[in-house]
Amino acid sequence: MDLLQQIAEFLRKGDDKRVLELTKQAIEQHIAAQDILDNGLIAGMNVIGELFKQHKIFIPEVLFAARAMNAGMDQLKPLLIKENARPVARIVLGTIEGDLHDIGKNLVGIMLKGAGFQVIDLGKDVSAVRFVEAAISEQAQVIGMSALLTTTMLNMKKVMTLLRERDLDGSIKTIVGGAPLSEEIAREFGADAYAYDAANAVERVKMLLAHA
Ligand code: B1M
Repeated sequence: MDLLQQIAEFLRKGDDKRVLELTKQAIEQHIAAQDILDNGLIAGMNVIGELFKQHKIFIPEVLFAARAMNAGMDQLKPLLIKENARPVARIVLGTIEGDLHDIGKNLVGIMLKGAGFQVIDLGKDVSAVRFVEAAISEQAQVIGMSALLTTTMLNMKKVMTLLRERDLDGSIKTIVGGAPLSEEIAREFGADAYAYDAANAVERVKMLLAHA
Protein backbone atom coordinates (compact mmCIF):
# COMPACT_ATOMS: atom_id res chain seq x y z
CA MET A 1 0.00 0.00 0.00
CA ASP A 2 1.50 3.37 -0.94
CA LEU A 3 1.73 6.29 1.47
CA LEU A 4 -1.40 8.07 0.22
CA GLN A 5 -3.46 4.88 0.43
CA GLN A 6 -2.20 4.45 4.00
CA ILE A 7 -3.32 8.00 4.85
CA ALA A 8 -6.78 7.22 3.43
CA GLU A 9 -6.90 3.94 5.35
CA PHE A 10 -5.89 5.45 8.73
CA LEU A 11 -8.33 8.31 8.17
CA ARG A 12 -11.04 5.71 7.61
CA LYS A 13 -10.01 4.13 10.93
CA GLY A 14 -10.17 7.56 12.60
CA ASP A 15 -6.51 7.37 13.72
CA ASP A 16 -5.52 11.04 13.85
CA LYS A 17 -2.00 10.36 15.16
CA ARG A 18 -1.12 8.03 12.27
CA VAL A 19 -2.72 10.42 9.74
CA LEU A 20 -0.62 13.26 11.17
CA GLU A 21 2.62 11.20 11.01
CA LEU A 22 1.94 9.90 7.51
CA THR A 23 1.00 13.34 6.19
CA LYS A 24 4.30 14.69 7.58
CA GLN A 25 6.11 11.79 5.88
CA ALA A 26 4.39 12.48 2.57
CA ILE A 27 5.39 16.16 2.79
CA GLU A 28 9.00 15.14 3.55
CA GLN A 29 8.93 12.91 0.47
CA HIS A 30 7.93 16.00 -1.58
CA ILE A 31 4.56 14.61 -2.59
CA ALA A 32 2.49 17.62 -3.74
CA ALA A 33 0.13 18.97 -1.04
CA GLN A 34 -2.81 18.81 -3.48
CA ASP A 35 -2.03 15.15 -4.19
CA ILE A 36 -1.90 14.31 -0.46
CA LEU A 37 -5.20 16.12 0.00
CA ASP A 38 -7.03 14.56 -2.96
CA ASN A 39 -5.66 11.02 -2.91
CA GLY A 40 -5.05 10.66 0.83
CA LEU A 41 -7.35 12.71 3.04
CA ILE A 42 -10.34 13.29 0.74
CA ALA A 43 -10.14 9.73 -0.63
CA GLY A 44 -10.39 8.42 2.96
CA MET A 45 -13.27 10.75 3.77
CA ASN A 46 -15.17 9.60 0.67
CA VAL A 47 -14.99 6.01 1.94
CA ILE A 48 -16.34 7.19 5.31
CA GLY A 49 -19.24 8.93 3.53
CA GLU A 50 -20.09 5.76 1.64
CA LEU A 51 -19.94 3.53 4.77
CA PHE A 52 -22.05 6.04 6.70
CA LYS A 53 -24.65 6.06 3.93
CA GLN A 54 -24.83 2.27 4.03
CA HIS A 55 -25.25 2.39 7.85
CA LYS A 56 -22.05 0.37 8.26
CA ILE A 57 -20.58 3.04 10.55
CA PHE A 58 -22.17 5.69 12.78
CA ILE A 59 -21.63 9.30 13.97
CA PRO A 60 -18.75 8.55 16.41
CA GLU A 61 -16.67 6.94 13.63
CA VAL A 62 -17.43 9.90 11.34
CA LEU A 63 -16.32 12.31 14.07
CA PHE A 64 -13.03 10.43 14.57
CA ALA A 65 -12.47 10.53 10.81
CA ALA A 66 -13.18 14.28 10.79
CA ARG A 67 -10.62 14.76 13.58
CA ALA A 68 -8.05 12.78 11.58
CA MET A 69 -8.87 14.84 8.47
CA ASN A 70 -8.24 18.05 10.42
CA ALA A 71 -4.92 16.71 11.76
CA GLY A 72 -3.74 16.13 8.17
CA MET A 73 -5.18 19.41 6.88
CA ASP A 74 -3.31 21.37 9.58
CA GLN A 75 -0.04 20.06 8.12
CA LEU A 76 -1.02 20.89 4.55
CA LYS A 77 -2.45 24.34 5.28
CA PRO A 78 0.85 26.29 5.10
CA LEU A 79 1.73 24.54 1.85
CA LEU A 80 -1.63 25.29 0.28
CA ILE A 81 -1.45 28.94 1.32
CA LYS A 82 1.08 31.03 -0.53
CA GLU A 83 1.88 34.39 1.01
CA ASN A 84 0.39 37.34 -0.83
CA ALA A 85 1.30 40.92 0.02
CA ARG A 86 -2.03 42.59 -0.63
CA PRO A 87 -5.45 40.97 -0.36
CA VAL A 88 -7.18 40.73 -3.75
CA ALA A 89 -10.62 41.14 -2.18
CA ARG A 90 -12.51 40.36 1.02
CA ILE A 91 -14.75 37.34 1.36
CA VAL A 92 -17.08 36.42 4.18
CA LEU A 93 -17.23 32.63 4.40
CA GLY A 94 -19.29 30.20 6.46
CA THR A 95 -21.42 27.08 6.66
CA ILE A 96 -25.10 27.91 6.45
CA GLU A 97 -27.56 27.92 9.35
CA GLY A 98 -28.38 24.47 10.74
CA ASP A 99 -25.29 22.86 9.24
CA LEU A 100 -22.27 21.75 11.27
CA HIS A 101 -20.11 20.39 8.44
CA ASP A 102 -17.06 22.60 8.12
CA ILE A 103 -14.25 20.53 6.58
CA GLY A 104 -15.08 21.50 2.99
CA LYS A 105 -15.67 25.12 3.98
CA ASN A 106 -12.28 25.22 5.74
CA LEU A 107 -10.65 23.85 2.62
CA VAL A 108 -12.30 26.52 0.49
CA GLY A 109 -10.99 29.14 2.96
CA ILE A 110 -7.45 27.77 2.72
CA MET A 111 -7.49 27.86 -1.09
CA LEU A 112 -8.96 31.37 -1.20
CA LYS A 113 -6.29 32.63 1.22
CA GLY A 114 -3.70 30.92 -0.95
CA ALA A 115 -4.99 32.90 -3.91
CA GLY A 116 -4.54 36.15 -1.95
CA PHE A 117 -8.08 36.79 -0.75
CA GLN A 118 -8.77 38.02 2.76
CA VAL A 119 -11.14 35.48 4.27
CA ILE A 120 -13.42 36.35 7.17
CA ASP A 121 -14.50 32.93 8.41
CA LEU A 122 -17.77 33.06 10.36
CA GLY A 123 -17.63 29.34 11.18
CA LYS A 124 -20.61 27.02 10.96
CA ASP A 125 -24.37 27.34 11.59
CA VAL A 126 -24.34 30.92 10.30
CA SER A 127 -27.68 32.71 9.85
CA ALA A 128 -28.54 34.81 6.79
CA VAL A 129 -28.59 37.97 8.90
CA ARG A 130 -25.09 37.24 10.24
CA PHE A 131 -23.74 36.64 6.74
CA VAL A 132 -25.15 39.91 5.43
CA GLU A 133 -24.24 42.01 8.45
CA ALA A 134 -20.68 40.68 8.49
CA ALA A 135 -20.32 41.40 4.76
CA ILE A 136 -21.46 44.99 5.34
CA SER A 137 -19.26 45.62 8.40
CA GLU A 138 -16.21 43.97 6.82
CA GLN A 139 -16.84 45.70 3.47
CA ALA A 140 -16.65 42.33 1.77
CA GLN A 141 -17.21 41.98 -1.96
CA VAL A 142 -18.27 38.33 -1.77
CA ILE A 143 -20.26 36.05 0.54
CA GLY A 144 -19.31 32.35 0.29
CA MET A 145 -21.68 29.76 1.71
CA SER A 146 -21.23 26.04 2.22
CA ALA A 147 -23.95 23.41 2.85
CA LEU A 148 -23.66 19.64 3.12
CA LEU A 149 -27.28 18.80 3.86
CA THR A 150 -30.17 18.91 1.42
CA THR A 151 -32.26 20.46 4.21
CA THR A 152 -29.86 23.24 5.23
CA MET A 153 -28.97 24.31 1.70
CA LEU A 154 -32.44 25.86 1.48
CA ASN A 155 -31.34 28.42 4.10
CA MET A 156 -28.87 29.83 1.54
CA LYS A 157 -31.78 31.35 -0.34
CA LYS A 158 -32.47 33.63 2.65
CA VAL A 159 -29.09 35.34 2.14
CA MET A 160 -29.86 36.21 -1.49
CA THR A 161 -33.34 37.43 -0.48
CA LEU A 162 -31.90 39.62 2.28
CA LEU A 163 -29.31 41.11 -0.07
CA ARG A 164 -32.05 41.93 -2.59
CA GLU A 165 -34.26 43.46 0.12
CA ARG A 166 -31.40 45.69 1.26
CA ASP A 167 -30.51 46.56 -2.33
CA LEU A 168 -27.04 45.04 -1.92
CA ASP A 169 -27.27 42.29 -4.53
CA GLY A 170 -25.37 44.43 -7.04
CA SER A 171 -22.43 45.20 -4.75
CA ILE A 172 -22.07 41.95 -2.78
CA LYS A 173 -21.72 38.80 -4.87
CA THR A 174 -22.62 35.32 -3.63
CA ILE A 175 -21.05 31.93 -4.22
CA VAL A 176 -22.40 28.63 -2.95
CA GLY A 177 -20.96 25.13 -2.76
CA GLY A 178 -21.12 21.78 -1.01
CA ALA A 179 -22.11 18.24 -1.91
CA PRO A 180 -25.89 18.68 -2.43
CA LEU A 181 -25.50 21.86 -4.52
CA SER A 182 -25.25 22.08 -8.28
CA GLU A 183 -25.05 24.79 -10.91
CA GLU A 184 -28.79 24.45 -11.45
CA ILE A 185 -29.73 24.67 -7.75
CA ALA A 186 -27.41 27.65 -7.27
CA ARG A 187 -29.14 29.44 -10.15
CA GLU A 188 -32.55 28.56 -8.73
CA PHE A 189 -31.47 30.03 -5.34
CA GLY A 190 -30.37 33.23 -7.08
CA ALA A 191 -26.65 32.85 -6.22
CA ASP A 192 -24.12 34.55 -8.50
CA ALA A 193 -21.88 31.49 -8.69
CA TYR A 194 -21.52 27.82 -7.80
CA ALA A 195 -18.26 25.90 -7.29
CA TYR A 196 -17.86 22.13 -7.14
CA ASP A 197 -14.63 22.14 -5.14
CA ALA A 198 -12.16 24.43 -3.40
CA ALA A 199 -9.95 25.09 -6.44
CA ASN A 200 -13.01 25.80 -8.56
CA ALA A 201 -14.22 28.22 -5.84
CA VAL A 202 -11.08 30.32 -6.39
CA GLU A 203 -11.66 30.39 -10.17
CA ARG A 204 -15.33 31.28 -9.78
CA VAL A 205 -14.66 34.07 -7.26
CA LYS A 206 -12.05 35.56 -9.60
CA MET A 207 -14.59 35.45 -12.43
CA LEU A 208 -17.24 37.09 -10.25
CA LEU A 209 -14.91 39.94 -9.36
CA ALA A 210 -13.75 40.37 -12.96
CA HIS A 211 -17.37 40.85 -14.02
CA ALA A 212 -18.28 43.07 -11.05
CO1 B1M B 1 -22.51 14.32 7.94
N1 B1M B 1 -23.63 13.95 6.36
N2 B1M B 1 -24.13 14.47 9.03
N3 B1M B 1 -21.29 14.60 9.39
N4 B1M B 1 -21.15 13.85 6.73
C1 B1M B 1 -22.95 13.86 5.07
C2 B1M B 1 -22.90 15.24 4.39
C3 B1M B 1 -23.86 12.82 4.27
C4 B1M B 1 -23.82 12.99 2.75
C5 B1M B 1 -23.45 11.40 4.72
C6 B1M B 1 -24.24 10.32 4.00
O1 B1M B 1 -25.38 10.07 4.33
N5 B1M B 1 -23.62 9.69 3.03
C7 B1M B 1 -25.27 13.12 4.91
C8 B1M B 1 -26.11 14.21 4.19
C9 B1M B 1 -27.28 13.67 3.42
C10 B1M B 1 -27.97 14.78 2.74
O2 B1M B 1 -28.52 15.67 3.32
N6 B1M B 1 -27.95 14.72 1.42
C11 B1M B 1 -24.89 13.55 6.32
C12 B1M B 1 -25.77 13.54 7.43
C13 B1M B 1 -27.15 12.93 7.18
C14 B1M B 1 -25.42 14.05 8.70
C15 B1M B 1 -26.29 14.15 9.96
C16 B1M B 1 -27.74 14.62 9.71
C17 B1M B 1 -26.24 12.76 10.63
C18 B1M B 1 -27.15 12.60 11.85
O3 B1M B 1 -26.99 13.29 12.83
N7 B1M B 1 -28.06 11.67 11.73
C19 B1M B 1 -25.50 15.16 10.83
C20 B1M B 1 -25.93 16.63 10.56
C21 B1M B 1 -25.34 17.58 11.56
C22 B1M B 1 -25.58 19.02 11.12
O4 B1M B 1 -24.87 19.53 10.28
N8 B1M B 1 -26.61 19.65 11.67
C23 B1M B 1 -24.11 14.94 10.33
C24 B1M B 1 -22.96 15.14 11.11
C25 B1M B 1 -21.67 14.96 10.68
C26 B1M B 1 -20.46 15.07 11.60
C27 B1M B 1 -20.57 16.21 12.62
C28 B1M B 1 -20.32 13.75 12.34
C29 B1M B 1 -19.28 15.21 10.55
C30 B1M B 1 -18.88 16.68 10.25
C31 B1M B 1 -17.63 17.11 10.97
C32 B1M B 1 -17.12 18.44 10.45
O5 B1M B 1 -17.36 18.88 9.34
N9 B1M B 1 -16.41 19.11 11.33
C33 B1M B 1 -19.92 14.64 9.29
C34 B1M B 1 -19.17 14.24 8.13
C35 B1M B 1 -17.66 14.26 8.26
C36 B1M B 1 -19.81 13.84 6.91
C37 B1M B 1 -19.16 13.25 5.63
C38 B1M B 1 -18.82 11.78 5.95
C39 B1M B 1 -17.93 13.94 5.08
C40 B1M B 1 -18.09 15.43 4.78
C41 B1M B 1 -16.71 16.02 4.47
O6 B1M B 1 -16.09 16.62 5.32
N10 B1M B 1 -16.21 15.73 3.24
C42 B1M B 1 -20.35 13.41 4.57
C43 B1M B 1 -20.35 12.35 3.47
C44 B1M B 1 -19.68 12.87 2.21
O7 B1M B 1 -19.69 14.06 1.92
N11 B1M B 1 -19.13 11.98 1.42
C45 B1M B 1 -21.54 13.58 5.46
C46 B1M B 1 -14.86 16.14 2.82
C47 B1M B 1 -14.91 17.59 2.32
C48 B1M B 1 -13.50 17.98 1.85
O8 B1M B 1 -15.78 17.62 1.21
O9 B1M B 1 -17.51 18.99 2.48
O10 B1M B 1 -18.05 18.03 0.17
P1 B1M B 1 -17.06 18.61 1.11
O11 B1M B 1 -16.44 19.94 0.47
C49 B1M B 1 -15.96 20.00 -0.85
C50 B1M B 1 -17.02 20.40 -1.88
O12 B1M B 1 -18.33 20.07 -1.52
C51 B1M B 1 -16.80 21.87 -2.08
O13 B1M B 1 -15.41 22.01 -1.92
C52 B1M B 1 -14.97 21.16 -0.85
C53 B1M B 1 -13.54 20.77 -1.12
O14 B1M B 1 -13.37 20.16 -2.36
N12 B1M B 1 -17.43 22.86 -1.22
C54 B1M B 1 -17.53 24.16 -1.63
C55 B1M B 1 -17.89 22.79 0.04
N13 B1M B 1 -18.30 23.97 0.46
C56 B1M B 1 -18.09 24.85 -0.54
C57 B1M B 1 -18.31 26.24 -0.62
C58 B1M B 1 -17.97 26.88 -1.83
C59 B1M B 1 -17.44 26.17 -2.88
C60 B1M B 1 -17.21 24.81 -2.82
O15 B1M B 1 -18.12 28.20 -2.01
C61 B1M B 1 -18.35 29.03 -0.91
